[in-house]
Amino acid sequence: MRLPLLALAAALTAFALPAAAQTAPDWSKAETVTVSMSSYAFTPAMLTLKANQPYKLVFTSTVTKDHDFAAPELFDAGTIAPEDMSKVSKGVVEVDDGGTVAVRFMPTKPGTYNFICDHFMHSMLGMKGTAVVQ
Ligand SMILES: [Cu+2]
Repeated sequence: MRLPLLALAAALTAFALPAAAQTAPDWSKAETVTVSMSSYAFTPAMLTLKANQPYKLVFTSTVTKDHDFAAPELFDAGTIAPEDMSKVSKGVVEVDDGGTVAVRFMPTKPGTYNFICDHFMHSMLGMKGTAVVQ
């Protein structure tokens, strides 16, 4: 029982070290990107983000309807500011009607990530988009 545990500890340490060596994002340098949510569209529907640039993503609902920004793969590919983690549940940001939610996020892995509003039928009606991290 001891050896596997030691091996696991060694593996975890090896995994943790590079992450710990990275410097924490400087959130004071966050660039604001506003995403408007209407029925049924995101504006803009195409986000172009730079890897390792901190952002303040501001989601604002312009209508009297609840929407959300569901982008689990995008949020997995970066760092959410610790203070904003409670606003992102399983990669989904809920926005109440007429409300605004800001999430500081730094993408770290270049790629193309889809996002949708996962409320019933909303993405089928057009609430979807793409974030490109360069
Ligand atoms: Cu919606």
